[in-house]
Amino acid sequence: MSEIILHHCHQARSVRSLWLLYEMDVPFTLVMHDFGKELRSDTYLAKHPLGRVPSLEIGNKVLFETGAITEYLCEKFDSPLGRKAGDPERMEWLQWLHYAETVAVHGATLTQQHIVIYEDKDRSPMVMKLEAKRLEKALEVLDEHLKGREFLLDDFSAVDISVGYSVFIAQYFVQIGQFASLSTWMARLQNREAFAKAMMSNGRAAIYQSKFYGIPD
Ligand SMILES: N[C@@H](CCC(=O)N[C@@H](CS)C(=O)NCC(=O)O)C(=O)O
Repeated sequence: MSEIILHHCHQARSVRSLWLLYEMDVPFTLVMHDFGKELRSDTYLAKHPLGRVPSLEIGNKVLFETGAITEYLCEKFDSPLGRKAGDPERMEWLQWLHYAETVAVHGATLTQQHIVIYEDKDRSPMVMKLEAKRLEKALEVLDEHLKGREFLLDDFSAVDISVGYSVFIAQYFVQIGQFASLSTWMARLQNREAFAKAMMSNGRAAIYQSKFYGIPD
């Protein structure tokens, strides 16, 4: 086992940490879990008190929250994907790092409505509609920012990974083709080898079984 152990579920937010680790090309051990009950085992709850992914074991400590993991890994490995305090792009780097969660929470609510809740009678078309609209607005902001740019900052950085994962999931609920700059940026990210590696299922079930989840009539 390496000094770093990443706990991950296929297609979950832990993709961010996995993708980052692959981009940084540092040694680590990947532990994959099924999305569901396995995360509520006593063994796993000792790593993450809510039974969520990711969690990152480093020596005898465990770190959770993707934003914290991104900052920690960039600092630990002095990675050019991070922006240190004092860097002219530090403020924007932090802003997009956290904006990634603003986008992701809409995706998470929509995932709950469309996938986690099994029965139609328990779903709320109103919540689905509202959340899809709010997600679309959040994507519009990214599209505006990306006009004439290749990446969120001047070069590819860890925040493209953080936000990129959120936008990848958003595509299950909002047609991103309506946003030209965002779509080009997303395609650019999806072409990266590290992205493809981080999206491998390794035989685990996909959370998203359909290509698109629209709002029911
Ligand atoms: N803000 C946290 C969110 C972590 C999170 O909610 N992860 C989801 C996967 S996308 C999870 O593990 N859900 C399992 C569950 O709620 O049972 C982060 O960025 O790490």
